[in-house]
Amino acid sequence: MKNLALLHFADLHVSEKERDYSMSILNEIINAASSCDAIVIAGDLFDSFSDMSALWKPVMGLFASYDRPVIYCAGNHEYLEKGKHSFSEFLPADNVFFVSEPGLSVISPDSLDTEFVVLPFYPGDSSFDAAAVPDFSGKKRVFVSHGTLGGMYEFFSNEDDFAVISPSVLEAVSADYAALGHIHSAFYQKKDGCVLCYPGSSRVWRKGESGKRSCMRVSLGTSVEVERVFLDEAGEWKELSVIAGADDIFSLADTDLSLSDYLTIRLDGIMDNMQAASEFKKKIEELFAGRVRKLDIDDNVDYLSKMSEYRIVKLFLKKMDDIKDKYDKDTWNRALLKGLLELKQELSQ
Ligand SMILES: [Mn+2]
Repeated sequence: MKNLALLHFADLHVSEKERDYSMSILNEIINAASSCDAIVIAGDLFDSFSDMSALWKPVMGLFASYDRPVIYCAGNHEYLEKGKHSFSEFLPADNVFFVSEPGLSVISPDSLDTEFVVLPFYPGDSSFDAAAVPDFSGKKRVFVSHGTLGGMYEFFSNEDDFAVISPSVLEAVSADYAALGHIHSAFYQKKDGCVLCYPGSSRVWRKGESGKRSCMRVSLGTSVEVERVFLDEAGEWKELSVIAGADDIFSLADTDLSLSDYLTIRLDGIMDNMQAASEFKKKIEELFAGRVRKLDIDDNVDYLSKMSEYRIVKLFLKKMDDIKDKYDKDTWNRALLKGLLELKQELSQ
């Protein structure tokens, strides 16, 4: 029996707001799947029901160009802004199996010697009918679902997570591979003969999602092999710590960045007034303009009138500058900030 190769991804969150970005990643994923027999999407392909309405056609157009099966399981984001609308409003491409019906569905594409047991997200209800689990057919079995696996991975997710997959489903389905989605960091683990896998979000969806984004190339044979495929188009989320007024912003220009990156500048420090701060922020914006996909400044700047004119402040900055090369940037930044905060307290008394 020939090995089956799957391209598994989740949490792409295609949105109108970031249309070019999300569609370019989808393109990259479909190209990466050219060596595979099928694509499996474990939910949150779209960021919301409205995004699904707006971009269904171009997304289906891309999938239609992939002449092999695409198994698409609904996630919680497909339900956002859904209102009284229905998923039946969408007509999938011929090769796309879109599963949104609550409970277990079994998809067995003719071209594959594999069956997909799919449990989509359904609001307020993660129950399933054990009788719906198909009898063992001799085919390889892939479980597809969107949620946090209960009892095992809750610590990866928010406390108020309402998308939970019961571990008993996994036990009942007894799959070779569990293609999961919802948790935005990537990991996989073998448990009771099944390889459980979250590929992580395939784009940077929000700040804090650091590290390269990926999808998974899965080979199902006598054993299950999982390989992470990194997505260049997704870029990365990066954070830089800057002390306003004290840091040499031009040294920041050396930061290793790609055009797809999302950069957050954490701005600390004490400035004389709001105008000085906004001028400093403007310089940062100019420095990174056209170098990243998205830039935001996390502004934690504090103020003290004429702070920069005090002799002791000037002395402190000079001393700090003299020892700059002896320390790593983070340590130096922390020491600088601590000193400035203490000076501010002294001076404002
Ligand atoms: Mn989700």
